Amino acid sequence: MKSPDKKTLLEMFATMNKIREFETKLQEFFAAGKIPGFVHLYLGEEAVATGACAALDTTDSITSTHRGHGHCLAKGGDLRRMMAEIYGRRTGYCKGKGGSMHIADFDLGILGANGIVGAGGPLACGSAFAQKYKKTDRVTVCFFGDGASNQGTTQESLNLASAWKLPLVFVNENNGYGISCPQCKSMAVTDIADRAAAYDMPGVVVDGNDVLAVYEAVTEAVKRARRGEGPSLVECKTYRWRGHFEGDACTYRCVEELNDWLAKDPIPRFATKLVEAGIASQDELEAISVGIKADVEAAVAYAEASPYPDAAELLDDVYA
Ligand SMILES: Cc1ncc(C[n+]2csc(CCOP(=O)(O)OP(=O)(O)O)c2C)c(N)n1
Repeated sequence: MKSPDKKTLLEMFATMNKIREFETKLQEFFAAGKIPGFVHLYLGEEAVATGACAALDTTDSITSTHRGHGHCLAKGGDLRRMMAEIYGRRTGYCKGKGGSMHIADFDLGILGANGIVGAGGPLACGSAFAQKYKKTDRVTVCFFGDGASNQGTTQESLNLASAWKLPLVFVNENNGYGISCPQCKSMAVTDIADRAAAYDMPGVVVDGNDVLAVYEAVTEAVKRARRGEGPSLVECKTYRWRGHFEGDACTYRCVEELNDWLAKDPIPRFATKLVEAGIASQDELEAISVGIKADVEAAVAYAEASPYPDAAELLDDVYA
């Protein structure tokens, strides 16, 4: 495969930094008691959302999970509206009433973060079916975790997507745990990608901390989907640095394991590649990181200056 151009590579670097900085700030402000509700951070998994979304056009769609900030940012989600939503402010994506797990932006093809584990598959099938029915060449990516891979909804979605040759790419983020349960205790297979064979679709395993490996595998799968050849499953092996949610004491895994994965940090790894390939100097990359930090600071200031929703709006936009 032709390697991505310089602009795409630097955009990927910026996106990974954006997710890292956004999540780092949330970690800090959640601990300071400034953020209501549950927050599940994506720290350490930045290469998956970034590589996968870089393989998509704006008109393509994604379904997300409870750990969705990275997916939304990588698909172009607005930093200020995201931060304001997580802060519970009226200027947020859901007017401050949805919080971290309910961010969506249909104009960008972000079909929604989701608190129901395994709910993304059926939504992605619906989205992909709609595009096939309308005869567009648009593709849907379904992000889902290793825990979600055991859900009936996910298996049914894999089956239906393959039977109907839907333009869908299943991107599995295998971070090794479903809350506190390690993968080895919840499934017999080592590679979730092996399950693709049961549905007669390609299944590949990639290093989920290597943004280019993710990009390349998802690009191939997207091409196949656009050609009308149906879905693929791309398993990205990665790790979440934080606990399942902020506040999780994380007693179920050892510090050595975490340290092994911290040493595989996807951002400096990618930076080294970019410098070695002559794409950018260390100073240029540093300037990108500094710019991103300023953007995230501005988003925090915007969120903190925004009003809370009015109590009179409590039942507005309630559909059920
Ligand atoms: C249908 C359903 N069952 C259980 C839960 C509780 N729950 C929330 S997150 C989670 C684990 C998800 O693990 P995984 O899919 O691997 O995603 P990760 O948190 O590792 O990103 C569970 C069981 C839920 N939200 N929805």
